[in-house]
Amino acid sequence: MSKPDILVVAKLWPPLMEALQAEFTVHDRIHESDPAAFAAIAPRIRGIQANGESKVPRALIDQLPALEVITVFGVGYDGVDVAAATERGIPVTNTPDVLTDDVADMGITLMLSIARRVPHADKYVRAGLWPSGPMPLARKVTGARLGIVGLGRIGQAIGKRAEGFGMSIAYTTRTQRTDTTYTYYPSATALAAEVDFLMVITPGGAATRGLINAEVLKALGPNGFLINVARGTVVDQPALIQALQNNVIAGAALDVFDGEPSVPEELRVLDNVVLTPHIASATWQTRRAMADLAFGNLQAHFNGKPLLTRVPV
Ligand code: NAP
Ligand code: 8YV
Repeated sequence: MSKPDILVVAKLWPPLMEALQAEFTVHDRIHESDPAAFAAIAPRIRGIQANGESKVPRALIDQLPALEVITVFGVGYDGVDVAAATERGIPVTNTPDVLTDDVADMGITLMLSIARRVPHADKYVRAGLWPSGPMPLARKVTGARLGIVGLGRIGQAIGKRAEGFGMSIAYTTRTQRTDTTYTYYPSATALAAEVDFLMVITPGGAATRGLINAEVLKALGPNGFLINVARGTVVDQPALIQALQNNVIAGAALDVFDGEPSVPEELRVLDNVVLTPHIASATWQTRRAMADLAFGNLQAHFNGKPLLTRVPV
């Protein structure tokens, strides 16, 4: 029997690509590189393999009459038009849980990095500045107040880690949780006004676009730090740049950016930021687990078995 044809819409981690190539006929980003060739094979495509940053819009889904499944290598699926897929009865899968620890670790790492100015200190030593005097003092983290925007799988894992630092923890979500003792605030602005560190870990997409806006940053205030490990779109990036330039907030540590991998020059030249290139889940161990889960979902579908991790509809 011939192998099912699948369209890969992202530059994938090579071990996942190799696994896919062994089991499927893989068309790697052909819709972008060779539209004429894509038009010829589009009627045969039965699966799409995406990642957390991929775009799978309605216009692409509409071009694929035989499409049966969309699999995301990542927990966030804000780039996939789930409504368009659902209208056609096409399930979407993602990779929850297996990356929770890494992303939570990275959220804490970024909080410590900006508070204690670890990248700045590293540069200070390398530049030979130590003999000329000590660095300016930093901000203590233990015992400080943490606000978490989005208390889902990763938000809760961040909270657990922050408890180890003796932090007082508060959060905001659209629906107040009944399974936590953390203090609830009904909005990001109300939360920001009460904390020293504001950690953003919601999904991306239209519903959260610009959730962290100028008003939230003003509430966070000149001693407050913003950490974003969610999606760049959740923060109003021009408002953040203005707030950082004018000391409206003390600093920001960002793993994700609106328009990434391009990062605005205005952000890159600032001293009160720590910037990382969307690496929160990027360890060998977690990428292996994500690849196994993404591949497992495709295999399950084409073997007529239940999907392992279908996104809610
Ligand atoms: P999850 O378990 O679904 O949690 C999402 C949380 O966000 C829930 O508590 C949800 O509560 C809350 N939320 C949703 N919309 C909100 C809004 N408008 N205002 C406030 N809270 C809101 O998801 P997860 O597994 O923790 O992952 C969260 C996100 O992290 C992913 O979707 C992805 O975008 C991001 N992520 C980034 C990386 C990276 O590499 N940087 C890696 C993995 C994940 P309510 O529904 O009650 O509002
Ligand atoms: C990955 C992510 O960077 O899971 C997510 O939502 O953003 C990250 O884990 C991504 O999916 C791999 O490209």
